[in-house]
Amino acid sequence: MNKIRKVLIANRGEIAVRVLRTCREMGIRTVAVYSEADRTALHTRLADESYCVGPPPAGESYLQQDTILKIARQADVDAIHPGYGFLSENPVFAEKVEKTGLVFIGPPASAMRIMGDKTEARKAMQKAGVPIVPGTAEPLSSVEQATKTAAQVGYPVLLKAAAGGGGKGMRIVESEKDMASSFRSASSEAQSAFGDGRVYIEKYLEQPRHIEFQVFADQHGNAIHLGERECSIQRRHQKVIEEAPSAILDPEMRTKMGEAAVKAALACGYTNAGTIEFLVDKHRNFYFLEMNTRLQVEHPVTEMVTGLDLVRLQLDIAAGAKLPLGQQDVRLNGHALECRIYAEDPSNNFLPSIGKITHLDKPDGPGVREDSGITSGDEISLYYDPMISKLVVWADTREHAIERMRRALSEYRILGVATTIPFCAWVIDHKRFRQADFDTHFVKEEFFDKEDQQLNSLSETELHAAAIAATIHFEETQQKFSAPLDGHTASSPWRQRGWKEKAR
Ligand code: MV4
Repeated sequence: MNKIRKVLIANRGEIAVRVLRTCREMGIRTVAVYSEADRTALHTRLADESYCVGPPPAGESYLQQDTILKIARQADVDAIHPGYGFLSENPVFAEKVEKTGLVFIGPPASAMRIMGDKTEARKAMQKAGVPIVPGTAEPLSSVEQATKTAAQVGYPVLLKAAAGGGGKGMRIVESEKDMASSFRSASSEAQSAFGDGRVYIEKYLEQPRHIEFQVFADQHGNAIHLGERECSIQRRHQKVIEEAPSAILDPEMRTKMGEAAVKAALACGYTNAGTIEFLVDKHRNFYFLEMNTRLQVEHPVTEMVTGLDLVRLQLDIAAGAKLPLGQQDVRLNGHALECRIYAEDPSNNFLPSIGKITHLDKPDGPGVREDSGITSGDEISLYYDPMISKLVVWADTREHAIERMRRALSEYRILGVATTIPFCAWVIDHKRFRQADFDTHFVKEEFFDKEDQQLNSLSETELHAAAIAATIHFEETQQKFSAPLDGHTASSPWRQRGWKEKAR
């Protein structure tokens, strides 16, 4: 056992605050790092000690590996928690941390390397007997080879970057005539995005749901899963709403997918927290997609239904402890939803919205948890990810969780910047969301091109009109949730600053 007494959190915003909180509960001292833009940020203030890592751009601060390691040594910490994003899935950094004699709170670099290369990951899964989407596990060396493979797999196929993930370097190929140009453009996009132009082929699944399993493995060969999260509600690969459990899984399918997820983790020598992403087709077949080798943004919904603190589990496992529970001890209770709140303007094509948060009323009350790194007076800049908060609710059933989320969203007032709160409310109110009748195309189909199913066929004006419709819907439905002050909805944040004002 490596006793962990002091931890450096190499991150900012809500996740830095989240990790700090568990450290404090465990009696572990905390060290924050902050950029010049985050001098007065919540994570900077909550930590026992805080050190400046550099100027506002992340490349000059939160991504400065050697500066962070120097601070870690100076502050005499035992371990580094990377959060998500930034250095969290960088095997070079994980190795440097260990070489410095510190504990990296995450998986070994070797597991990150396997899962970071999608073709290596597919080979490992094939070998372990985890179902993968039909296609190749080797990068394609030529257009001819791509054409031959696609004919075997059957069109439509998807060309994906070996170094990819998150949608970059992907091309749907509908028929053989498009293969040559798609192969070249996917490869050159991958080359410029990742410095690695290798691409491979998968059968294109038409209407998949994204369902991922939380796994944990200790350093003694034990691994468990903590059930699934459904993350199909996303906009351009940016998740909007997540939930646990998925409305379409039954206990039998959960057991099967969970066993596959545990096998996947063990196959790459994994330890600590990880997520196995699956695509599920309309016949309920499931396929391994990729593994995320970090604690994820949406981990709170798993915490709500399992009653576990995932950051505490991470810290204990990193210190060398055995998993404190076996698979038979994992109980899923009730239903949790998470809305991600972005400082983006839904009525202006989700343009990042910057400025000072002039007023902040956070939702609260039964079953509500708000994980955020912001306080009133904070300046939202363009330097970092626009996600400013996560609103999480728990209730006994999915229906009650939906009602609770709607209530919590109606209490949430963020003034000074535009946010995606009304967009979340629009999704929550949607009949298809309520019926759990959706797939990964939900937002594109229902928000952007309801009238015309052609992908991206709407003009800027039409997109704008759709977004305004959603905002008006929010404003109208808000009435039944907020007590009338003077006979109309005087308390709607959209009265004070909304799409009308954005026209300036
Ligand atoms: C797919 C797919 C359909 N078929 N692979 C998107 C990001 C990257 N992580 C993998 N992605 C997809 N891979 C096959 N063979 C559809 C997607 C996809 C998607 C996946 C999960 C969540 C949202 C998505 C949105 C669009 C496309």
